Amino acid sequence: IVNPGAARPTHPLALAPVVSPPSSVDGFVKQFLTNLNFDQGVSLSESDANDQYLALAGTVRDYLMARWLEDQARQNEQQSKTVCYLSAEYLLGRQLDNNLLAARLTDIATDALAQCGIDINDLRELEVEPGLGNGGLGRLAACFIDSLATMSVPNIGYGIRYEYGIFRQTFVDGEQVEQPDAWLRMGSPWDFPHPEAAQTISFGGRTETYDDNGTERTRWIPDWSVLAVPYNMMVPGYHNGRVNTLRLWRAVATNAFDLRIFNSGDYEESVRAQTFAENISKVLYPEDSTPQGKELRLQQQYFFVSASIRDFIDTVLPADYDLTKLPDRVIFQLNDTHPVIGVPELMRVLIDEKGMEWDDAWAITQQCFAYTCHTLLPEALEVWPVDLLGRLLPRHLEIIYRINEEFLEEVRERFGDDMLRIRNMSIIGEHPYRSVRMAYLATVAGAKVNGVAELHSQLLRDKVLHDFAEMYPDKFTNVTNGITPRRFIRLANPSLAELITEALGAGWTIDLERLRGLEALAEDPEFRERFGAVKAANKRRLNEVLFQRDGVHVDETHMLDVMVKRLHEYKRQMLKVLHIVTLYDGIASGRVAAADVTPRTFIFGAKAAPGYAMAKRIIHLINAVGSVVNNDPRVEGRLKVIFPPNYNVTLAEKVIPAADLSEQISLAGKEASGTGNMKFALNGALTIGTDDGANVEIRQLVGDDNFFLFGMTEPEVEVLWAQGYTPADFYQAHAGLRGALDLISSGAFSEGDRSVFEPVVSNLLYDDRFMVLADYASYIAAQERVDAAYADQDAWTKSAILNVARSGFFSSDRSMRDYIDRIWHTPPVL
Ligand code: B1N
Repeated sequence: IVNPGAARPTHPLALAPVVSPPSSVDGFVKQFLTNLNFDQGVSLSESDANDQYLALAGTVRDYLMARWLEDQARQNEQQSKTVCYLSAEYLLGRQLDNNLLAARLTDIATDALAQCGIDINDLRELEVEPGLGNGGLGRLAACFIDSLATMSVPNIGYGIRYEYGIFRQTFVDGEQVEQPDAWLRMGSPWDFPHPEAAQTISFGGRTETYDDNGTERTRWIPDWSVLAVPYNMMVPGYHNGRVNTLRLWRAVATNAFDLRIFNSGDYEESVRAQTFAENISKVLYPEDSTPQGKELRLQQQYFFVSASIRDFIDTVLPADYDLTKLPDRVIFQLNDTHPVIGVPELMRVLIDEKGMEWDDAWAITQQCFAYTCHTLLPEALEVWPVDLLGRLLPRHLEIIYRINEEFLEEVRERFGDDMLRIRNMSIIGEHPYRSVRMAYLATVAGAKVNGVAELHSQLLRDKVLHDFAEMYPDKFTNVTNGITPRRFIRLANPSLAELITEALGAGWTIDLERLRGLEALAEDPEFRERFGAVKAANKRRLNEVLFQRDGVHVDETHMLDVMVKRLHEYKRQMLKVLHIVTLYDGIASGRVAAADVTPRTFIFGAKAAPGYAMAKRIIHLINAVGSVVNNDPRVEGRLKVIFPPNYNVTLAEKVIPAADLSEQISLAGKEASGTGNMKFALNGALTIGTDDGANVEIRQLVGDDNFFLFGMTEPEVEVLWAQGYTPADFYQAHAGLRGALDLISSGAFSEGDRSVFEPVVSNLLYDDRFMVLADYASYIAAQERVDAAYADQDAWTKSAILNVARSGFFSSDRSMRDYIDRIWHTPPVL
């Protein structure tokens, strides 16, 4: 880049790995001490734990580095097709353990540090997880890049290096208070800045046409720009010596930008300008499922997508690459609508910068993108007001208009002059204000459109994108989500992993269908006992973690009933609350003897979007119910509610393996897939769930006897809505429900103040968009079946084993195979 004509520097030793692999404990010690001295600048005896953590991370990194460089060279040489995953979120979780596992260094590192007098476990705890995502969508991206590396498929994950990730949640008097997540404060040993590969990203201004040797062309004259500086992270494959790249962009003010203002003599203004530019990658929007149409968010989206597309074209591909062949080298996978502005951006680059004709550029663009939709909620389908988009990206708006014109022409040809259809399908919506419908743009531009579970993909075809599915039936496909067994079994549940390996041999970690082999062992009493012992040990481990963290205890003898996920009304944490309050009401009113209640500990984990008032009230209510139930002597400790603050990947890894019961209770037709549901099943929890998202497939696989199904089906939900849903009728009809809602209304959980939770109760009685009351009776009945089943511990354990044995389908390796076969056509590079 610096000197393109010059011969590249070389040296005979340059062929060897940069650092010879520390395959021995001594080698590891040596490298660790070197890093401690030369990177941290301290001696072993003077070092503190953070120095040691950074030196340890550096040692793992050094080992992976040679593999990383080899892989980049191999992929260039073989001109392989690369999956460019475009995602505004990556919820990675801690890196150290994952990288040790991938590189087979866990034991060596543990011994090496022990020789230095250091307990590696103490260092593990120092790592602040990069929380660069909100929930399932961001975690899915992290699982996918893990699987691609493990399968030796060339992949670059592109995203944003937010300076502040998802907020740290604390509770003050039971209410959520958000704290900034300064994850970079102690240094970040896992990423490498590459300022030399920065891209300039422009915004604003206007367009003009000009004469280019007789052809009229358009150019964009932007009025401000920022630098996008890439930070590369390693994505190591599991035990295969491969390392892919996650490239996250950070916004930095450009010199030109500063200088202009600086030269005008306004120093303060030039510093302000810098802050303005750098704001773009400052903070992750903490909204899951319901994005607010904020200008800064559109800036973020364009910032990272433009940088990524141009990075791939200008620096990953060879300089003389024939761009008409672009689809042979790349597929840009759009993780929801957040990166969809990449469609007009690629068009602009090909036409305005590379001089291509519209039709050629469009044909290429349509082969280079594919779109994954992750939602069914209408309010979650991103739209950008035309005013805003036109002000920020005037050239892109022109391109979108032309795409739409040609698309609507096609619609007319195919379906005739059907006004309503054309309005409905237009990429530009007119009501309530003119806006660009990003999901429609993605659908028109994408080679493929997929949903994330069978039911979801079906509902996309039948409802959300019905007209488009009619027009392009072959575009639509399904890829059911998955989770990586490396992080969510091997790292999170080492005891279970060991038991499985003992039973089935190694190999299941990358071939999860092999878990089927456990089915036969479900009949073996000795295996069941060992499986039960693993669950008990995981509960003790969780108890230690939660006691350390929050000073609370988990009783090993209790059923652990867990609901962890973002707080959203459609996910229906309220239904869970009503169950708890119903049980409590039974005891408190004397109708039920405490001794007759199955001992249960309810664990919640959930962050609410800071602006989502109802979600925050529900958090408050959960905490309030907890403090009453946990302290009422009449309960005799048989019910306990625990709500550890700041649920994140690190905590998930401890909570999920300890769970007995997995709560997946969304209103049917609302949860696109869910992935927590898969993590629980694979760790031997039984699911209580509705027929929604991937629950449908989980139940089909594990069998009805090993799953507690309740609630309306999606078609039943439709019927009830169409009839006119009156939640108060359900209140009238069920004494238990009445009791629970009345108890909340009475102020029993708010020191007699009836106003505190009044909005929650009113919302359920008079609105209840997610039909909590309609499913209440069915849910309570299912919970009674759970109690009955749990009474037979041996049978329960058998079911738990069958859940593990039959959930191999939910490996993200399988998801990746499906994407490769149905969408990407990117063979592994061996
Ligand atoms: O994506 C997950 C699914 O398993 C979940 O069912 C689904 O709810 C989740 C805007 C989203 N859909 N949409 C989002 C996240 C952030 C944001 O700003 C929308 N997340 C999902 C993986 O497929």
